[in-house]
Parts: sequence; structure tokens; C-alpha cells
Amino acid sequence: MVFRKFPGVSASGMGLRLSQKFVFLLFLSGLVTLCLGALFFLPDSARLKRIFLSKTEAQPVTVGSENDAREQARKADAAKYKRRERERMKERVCDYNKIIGELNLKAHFCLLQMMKFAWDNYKHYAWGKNELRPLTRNGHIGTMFGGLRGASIIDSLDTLYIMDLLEEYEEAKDWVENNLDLNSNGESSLFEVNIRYVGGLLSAYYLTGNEVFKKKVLELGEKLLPAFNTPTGIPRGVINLGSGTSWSWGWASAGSSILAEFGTLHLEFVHLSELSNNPVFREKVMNIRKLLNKIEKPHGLYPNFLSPVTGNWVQHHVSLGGLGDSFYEYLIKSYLMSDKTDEEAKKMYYSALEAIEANLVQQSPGGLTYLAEWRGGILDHKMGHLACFAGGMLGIGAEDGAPEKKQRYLDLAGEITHTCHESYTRSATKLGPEAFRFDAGAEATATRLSERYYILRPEVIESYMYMWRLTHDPKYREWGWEAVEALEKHCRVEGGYSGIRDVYASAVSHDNMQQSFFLSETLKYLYLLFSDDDLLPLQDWVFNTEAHPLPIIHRNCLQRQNSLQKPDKTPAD
Ligand code: DMJ
Repeated sequence: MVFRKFPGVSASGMGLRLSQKFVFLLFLSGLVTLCLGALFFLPDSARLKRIFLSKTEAQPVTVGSENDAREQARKADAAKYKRRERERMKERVCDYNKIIGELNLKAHFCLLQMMKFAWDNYKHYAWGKNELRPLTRNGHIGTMFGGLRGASIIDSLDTLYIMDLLEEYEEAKDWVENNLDLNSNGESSLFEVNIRYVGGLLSAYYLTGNEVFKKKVLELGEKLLPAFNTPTGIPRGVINLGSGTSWSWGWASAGSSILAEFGTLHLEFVHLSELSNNPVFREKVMNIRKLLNKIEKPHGLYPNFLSPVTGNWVQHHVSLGGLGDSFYEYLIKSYLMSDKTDEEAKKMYYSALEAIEANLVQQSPGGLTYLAEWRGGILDHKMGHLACFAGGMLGIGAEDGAPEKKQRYLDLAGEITHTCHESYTRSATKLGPEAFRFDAGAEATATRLSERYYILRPEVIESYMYMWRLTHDPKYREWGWEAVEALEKHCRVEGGYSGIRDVYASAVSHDNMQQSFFLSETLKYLYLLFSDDDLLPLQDWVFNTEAHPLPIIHRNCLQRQNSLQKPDKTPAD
């Protein structure tokens, strides 16, 4: 080995100097690494990270527990979304004032986070079960869907898709493709399976065009048909999807069927016929319609219980809350979904509305408009949370009312929505009770302990969304934002979102249930409330009662449908 000679330095001496230099350099590079590392971990290192990792966002690093990694990924997703939203905001011509504009952006971002949080927790602790129990962090199967599973997955498909949470949507779609088993035994509610599973799969198909949803929904539709095998064709409430046997709910008087159940099939069944080219689905619901149209109605009202054997009313309880609610909703929506050609549905809706106005619409001493319940001519001055959907229903139906009634219906829609908002503002949590009353001095407050709970229901927010679309009055967004804050404050727990037992107690007690309709309805309606009107425009879509969008069947149906259907998006889009 030849070393360059330096004066006065022996070969061995040079070797020594070199190794000293090497140690010194090693020490120096260590020092530099330490300094840089320290800069990165100093509390205010974000700015430096931006300088060093500019343009390409700081990558999520998978260190520590799986939770840390998920949290990192969530933050990265959120940042990506926020950037994209900011870009969109720049392009958008704002038609609302600056504050609402900012609120819109903040709310949108927040809702995406809420959906992701609800979904991630469901996925983590309850995957494949029907619902998440967020306190005990496990899954819930329940009794409503018989042997069917994955209610939260089916209910979330369209919400994930419209929120552009595409990786999550893909997970949901894969589950449907590989795990949704329709050959199940057990007691299923015809109504619940229809609004959640049939509605969820239909809207997923219409939004994405993915054939797997079409195949599954047609298979499921066939399995529901035996429920209609009764002397009148009015279906019974419960069906075993495996055996096809069906029966009435044990709690329904005299083996009756429930108005809100057999009256809430029309939209989905018409679409099943459209998709399959098999008229049988439409025939089943048209038969229900025919009977209801023909039967005598007390004061023009539709009672909640009807015998599937005789076709007569079983008792005279009328309500726009539970047991009756979505029947009225489906009348006006059938008309709208038919591109305003279904004149029979229109007539039935507006005559029912006349009867409701004459018999159920009331004014409280404090000036609040509400919808009372009717028991054989006697009024119960109570309004259920469920009945709060009526603000939205009256709103979307106003336009096609008789010319002299249009404004009246829109006003009534606003008044009912206002009353429902009042029921929220009068509680400690700013969330509304299951039912509120207007008697014994009560004004939109629950008077019974058993009616004080809130289970993440959507109806009040649903009405805010419709009223916003119809009037663009900023108060509806402000009220929606109040609901977001209340949900975050009182219903968010470490393992997801939970209902609460008493909206009037400031120290809340959670019910340990994240209902699937929270993902399908509550969060979707909030998201739409803060979106532009061209996201699922009301001229093109109707929402089923579980908030699953179904396309309006335009006269030139095929052409229209093709223009609505976007190709299945992928996470990379
Ligand atoms: C949902 O399943 C539907 O909105 C139904 O019409 C009523 N109940 C729940 C939400 O509260």
C-alpha cells in the first residue's frame, strides 16, 4: 500500500492522523444528526417540517401501536381532504355570506371526520355485525334483521361514497361482495330490511353502477315477496328470509299490519321492477295503494293498524310519528320519483294533508305549531321526534300543492321545523327528546322520564336539510351546526358515537349504541346541509326514509339514468 508522504509524518503516524480524522468526522456527523432530529421534535417543528418536507405532505409513519398508525392515517386523510376542499372553495362562486361560507367549510370537514370516526370504530370493534356498541366496544346483532348482518355497512355505502371516503367505500363494497349472506333464517322486519338493505343496495348501485349491488338487491327483493301472501295482499310485518314464512308482530293488536311499515315499500319496490324488468314488485305495492285508496278513512285520516286478513282498520290511532310517519312521506315521494306522473299518489298525499291540517295541526299557547296524535277523535298533544321529518316532507310537497296552498304548506314546513328546533334548544344538551308535549304547561319538552332519550335520530336535521335547500335561509345551517356541536360534545365517546338516556341531564349517560341510521341519515343529511345544492340535487333524486338516494324515473328513463350514473370511483380518483 502506498501512502502519500507528508513532511515529517511517518506512514504509521499518517495512519494515526487518518483514524483521528475519521473519529472526528463521525462525531461531527452524529452532532449534526442530533441537532436536526432535535429541531424536528421541538414543539414548534411543524414549520421546519414543512420546509424540509415541502410539497409532499409529511408521510404517516407506522410507529407505536396500531392505533397510532390509524390516527396518523386519519390525520393524513384529513389533511388531504382539507386541501382538496380549500381548492374546491376557491373555484366555487359563493352565494352565501362569508361567515356561512367559512362555516360551510368547517362543517364539511368536521362531518367527514365524524363519519370516518364512526366508521373506523365500527370497523375496528364490530365489523360484520349490525351495529357498534361504542362503550363496550363490541358488535350488536339485534332482532330486526333476522339472520342478516352488516346493517351498518349497507347503510354506510352511499354516505361513504358521496363523502369521497373511497377506501372505506371499497371495504364496504368488498364485504357486500364476499360476505353478505342473504340465505339467513330468523325474524326479519320487512320494513327495516326494505328501508336499510334494499334501499342501501339500490342507492349504492345507482351511485356507482357496480353490478354486485344490483345482483344482491334483486336476490333480496325476491326473498321479501312471500310476506305479501295474505288474503288482502297487505304484507305481514315479520318474515323469515330463509323459509319465506311470515307473521304479524306479537305486539300489534289483532294480528294487524302497521301503516308505516306496509306503506313504506313503494319507492324501493318500484325500483326493483325497474331494475329487474319484472313487474311483480310494482304490482305488490300498487295493490297496497289500491286497498288504501278504496277503504273508508275516518275524517280522511289513515289509522296506524290494518288487518292483512280483512283489510279493515283495527283501531283508530293516527300519527305522523311512529307507526304512521313514512307512509305519508312515501306518497309525496312516489309522486316526485315518478317525475310527477303518478297522479294517484299526488291526490292521496294532498287529501291526507287536508285531513292532517284539519285534525292534527295545532298551535301551542306559546305560539308553536305542532302535529298532535289522534285517538278516535281525542287529541294527544304530543309530538314524537320521528314526526319531525314532516318539516321536510311538507317542504318538498309545497310546490305541487294547489296554487292557493303552496305558500301555506311552505310556511307550515318552516313552523314545524322551528318547533322541532325548539325541542332541541330547551334541553341541557341541545339535543331533542324522543317525544315532547304541549300539555300541562309544557312547550316542546318531554314530561315523561321514558321520553327523554335521544338515540342519534336524524329527523330534525333531515328537515333542516330540506328547508335549507328550499329557502337558503342561513338559520338552517346554523341550527345544523348546533346539532354537530351537541353531537360532538355529548354523543362522541372513545369508541364511536352513542345515544344518550336523558337530553335534559348535563351529566350524560350513554346508551352504548351507534345506530346504523346515524351513518346513513344523520351524518348524510348534515353533510348535504353544508354542501352545494348540486350534490344529489332534489330535481334528480328522492331519499328513501333511511336517506338512501334513489333516482327520479324520468320519462326518458334510460337516457336519464345513464347520465346520472357515474362510473364506480376508485380510491385513486
Ligand atoms: C330510520 O330507520 C328511518 O328514518 C325510519 O323511517 C324511522 N326511524 C329511523 C330513524 O329514526
